[in-house]
Amino acid sequence: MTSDPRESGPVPERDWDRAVELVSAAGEVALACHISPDADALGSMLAVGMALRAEGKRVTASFGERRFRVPRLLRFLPGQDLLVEPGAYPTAPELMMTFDVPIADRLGTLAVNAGKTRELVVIDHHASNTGFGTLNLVDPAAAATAVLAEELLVRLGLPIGEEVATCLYAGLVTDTGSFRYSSTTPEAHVMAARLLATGLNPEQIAREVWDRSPFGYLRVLGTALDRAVLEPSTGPGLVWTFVTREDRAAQGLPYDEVEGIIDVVRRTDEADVAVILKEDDDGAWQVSTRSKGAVDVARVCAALGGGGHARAAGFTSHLSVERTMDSLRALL
Ligand SMILES: [Mn+2]
Repeated sequence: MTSDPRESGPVPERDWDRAVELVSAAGEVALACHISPDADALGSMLAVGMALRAEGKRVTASFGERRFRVPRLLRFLPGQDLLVEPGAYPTAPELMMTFDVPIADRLGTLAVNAGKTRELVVIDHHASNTGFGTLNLVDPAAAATAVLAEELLVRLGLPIGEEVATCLYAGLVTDTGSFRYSSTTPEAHVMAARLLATGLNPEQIAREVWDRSPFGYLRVLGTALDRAVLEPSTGPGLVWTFVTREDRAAQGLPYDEVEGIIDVVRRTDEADVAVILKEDDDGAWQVSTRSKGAVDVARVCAALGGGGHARAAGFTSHLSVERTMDSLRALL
C-alpha cells in the first residue's frame, strides 16, 4: 500500500468522461457515504444530490447504519430531505455513487445494495481506497472528497449555488482542519474562495462543526483528560485516553458528541501519536488515532481491521481497553 499521494496521480480524463456519461444518462441516482459520516462524506453526498435533483433526476441518499441518525453537528447541512433510512434505499439501483468510502465495508448495510448495482461510481480521496467500484474517481492528493465532488459538478455543467457550496465547504474546511493540515494546498484555498463567492456563511459553518456542544460535553471532556496517559517511550511517543458509555450516559451525551476530544489530546508535545477509545452504544470501542507524521497511522489501523489517512485513522475493537492498547503498542 502506498501512502504517498504523488505516486497515484489525479483521476484520468477518460474516467471523468465516463462518469459524466453515466450520470447524464441516468434518470435515477442512489448516493451513499460512509457510516458514522463526517462533514466531508455527508457534505459531498448532499452537494451532489442537491445539484442532480435540481437537474430533474430522482435522487436517494443514505448511509448504511442500523441506527440511522445524522450526527447533531451535521444537521445544519442543507439537502437532508434527500436522506432515506437504509431500509428504504433502492435494492438494486441502476447507478450508485459513493462518497469518501475507501472500502465496501464502510458502506455498512448498503454494501449489499452496492453489490447489486449495475454501475458503482466511487468518489474518494483515501490513499487506501481499494477501487471497489465499476468506476473509481479516486485522488489521494485531493484535500477532501468535496474537491472531487465539486469537479464532477463542474464537468456536468451544473451550477453550484449557496446550498451546494455550503455542503462542499463543510467537507473542505473539516478535512483540512480549517486549512491547517498538510492537505492544505493552494488549490484548497482557491476552491474555498470559489465557494465563499456564492455567499455562504463560513462563521456559521465553523461554529456548527467545531465551536458548540451541550454542557455535558465539558464534564466528559474533563473525565477523558483526567484519564489521559503519556507514554514517551512507546514508539515516537504516545498519549491516549478513553471515554465509556457510562461517562456519556451520566451527562446524557450521544456518541457523536465526543468526536472532538481527540483534537485536545493530540496537542501533547511529548507524543507523536494520540489515541482515544470511545465506547459506542453497542459496547464496541471506536478507536481514533492521530499522528504528527513519524508514524503512518493508516497502516497501523489497517493492521487492526480499520483504515483512514496517514495522519488520521481509526478502527473498531471488541477487546478490552487494555488489550486494545496492547495490540496498538505492538504496532507502534
Ligand atoms: Mn474525507
